[in-house]
Amino acid sequence: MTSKKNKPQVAVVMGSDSDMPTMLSCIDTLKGFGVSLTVRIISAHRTPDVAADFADNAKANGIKVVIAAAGMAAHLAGSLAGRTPLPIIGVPMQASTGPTGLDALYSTVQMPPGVPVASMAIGKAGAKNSAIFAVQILALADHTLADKLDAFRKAQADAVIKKDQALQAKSEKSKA
Ligand code: AIR
Repeated sequence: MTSKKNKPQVAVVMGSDSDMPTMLSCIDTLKGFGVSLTVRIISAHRTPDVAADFADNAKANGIKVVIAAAGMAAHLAGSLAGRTPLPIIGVPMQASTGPTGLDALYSTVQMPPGVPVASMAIGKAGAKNSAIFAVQILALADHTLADKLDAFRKAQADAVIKKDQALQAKSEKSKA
């Protein structure tokens, strides 16, 4: 699945279609920033040849950042990182069985020195942050995206301030 007609800048890769519900927040966030993306289901264990082929050609295909999500023994991000110089953002998925995503977190984050993966948090928070982190990388060379990022941060802060103001007003009212 590739969004927009222009060449995808970000590849969102996940180990299984069962990761899709969690990764939708990543995909939606990237789309919200207007980033062109491609979404793939590639398993480091079930389709290792496809994973290798993807990693070997990602840079030549114009991809700038790869987001790799997997659960359980989550070797997708690490195995891609070993084959491409592109920055890899790993998102540990919480599988339906096992130690609540800690398996995937350790598998993603504990890379040997020399082959880094930028690991996000487990699950939905990590999925959303992976998109924002990818945008932050792209924004270094894209002023329009940098402006969108500033606007996003401001809107986020404003929303929290508004909630706090509502809370303060409510507690003042209950004191009266
Ligand atoms: N997975 C798939 N191939 C290798 C790994 N580590 C992960 C998927 C998913 C979990 O295994 O990323 O989070 C369970 O996959 P499934 O397809 O059985 O639901």
